[in-house]
Amino acid sequence: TWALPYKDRASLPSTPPLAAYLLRLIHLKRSNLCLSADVTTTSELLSLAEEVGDSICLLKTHADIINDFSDRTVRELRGIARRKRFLIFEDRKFGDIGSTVQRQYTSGPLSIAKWAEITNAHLFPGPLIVTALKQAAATAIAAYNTSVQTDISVGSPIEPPSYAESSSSHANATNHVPNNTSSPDRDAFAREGCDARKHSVVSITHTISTQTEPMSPQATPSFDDSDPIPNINSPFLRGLLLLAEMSTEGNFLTGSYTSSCVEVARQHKDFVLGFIAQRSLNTQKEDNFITMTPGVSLPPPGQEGKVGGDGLGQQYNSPRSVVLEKGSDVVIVGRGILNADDRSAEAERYRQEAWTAYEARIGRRR
Ligand code: UP6
Repeated sequence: TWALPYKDRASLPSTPPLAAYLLRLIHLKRSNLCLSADVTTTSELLSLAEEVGDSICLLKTHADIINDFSDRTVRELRGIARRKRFLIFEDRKFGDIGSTVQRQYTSGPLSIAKWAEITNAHLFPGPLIVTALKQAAATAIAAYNTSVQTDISVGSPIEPPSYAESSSSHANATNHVPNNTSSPDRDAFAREGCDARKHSVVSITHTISTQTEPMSPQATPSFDDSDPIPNINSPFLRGLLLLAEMSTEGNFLTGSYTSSCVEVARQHKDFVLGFIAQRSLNTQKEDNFITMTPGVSLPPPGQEGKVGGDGLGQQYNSPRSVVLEKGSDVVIVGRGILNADDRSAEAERYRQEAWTAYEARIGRRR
């Protein structure tokens, strides 16, 4: 499937809703770039999200390195994600026994399940780590569904992509006036945070109760180009990436360990949307996992060559080699963008590189 356009992969009947949503968002935003927002304060995180948000499909966090992480961090970040249309991926790299990871995922100061659509886990504790996180995600989804009926605030749903279809350049695509898919209630929630839900609950409850299916990982958002995704299809979804390979020198995530990740993912397709890996691991006809690749960097603008590593084990490849040669779907870039003087322009340069490589991959352009 990796040679198929993102849009076509989104519409395959077996594609689970969150994967379909992300593939669709990538297609609409013309961005297969994930920013790794490795910063240590809320204000840096929020400014970065503002600066780079238009160029990314996904923003990856390490919430545990943010000194002043709080409800405000989450509320404001979700507001920006909603406005700029990107999903949030907390790079937690879970790796403990099932009952512990459930608590780490849903409780404590980070309460990741409440605000990050995507998180990731190592498989070294054994396959039940996936079952444990899936159960915890289901609980979070149930809590969300209850909260909107009973006015207890929990998290927020993912927001629908609303960019108009465009075969023109990215600049043109983002200049389109977004289709009118927002509701005042949701805007208020994004602006004012959880408190706003108290005022908007009646309307949100109405929206949900008009659904034909309950909100669950099985609920399929509709993706019809001619009909922008309505609010009714903005579900609260959660998904997992398995760390099948790492970017670092001498790491042990190789061979049969990597293959086991793929086998386990195939058994949990409703929750595992893909992998952190250095190449596509889709080998069977029906595999449609999303591969996200960290360890991506470009030489500074105008310079040639390859960026090696960081002296602490990190190894870098170019977006072109990762997407075109290795078949990865999303490039994850941290310091390559964070250290630039103009982070917005640099993110756009990475987006273009990764998107051009994708177009070459699917045979649109060479
Ligand atoms: N990351 C890797 N390699 C992996 C898995 N995760 O680099 O195999 C994460 C790091 C960091 C980001 O935790 O947040 O991706 C890469 O940042 P960089 O682009 O600044 O090197």
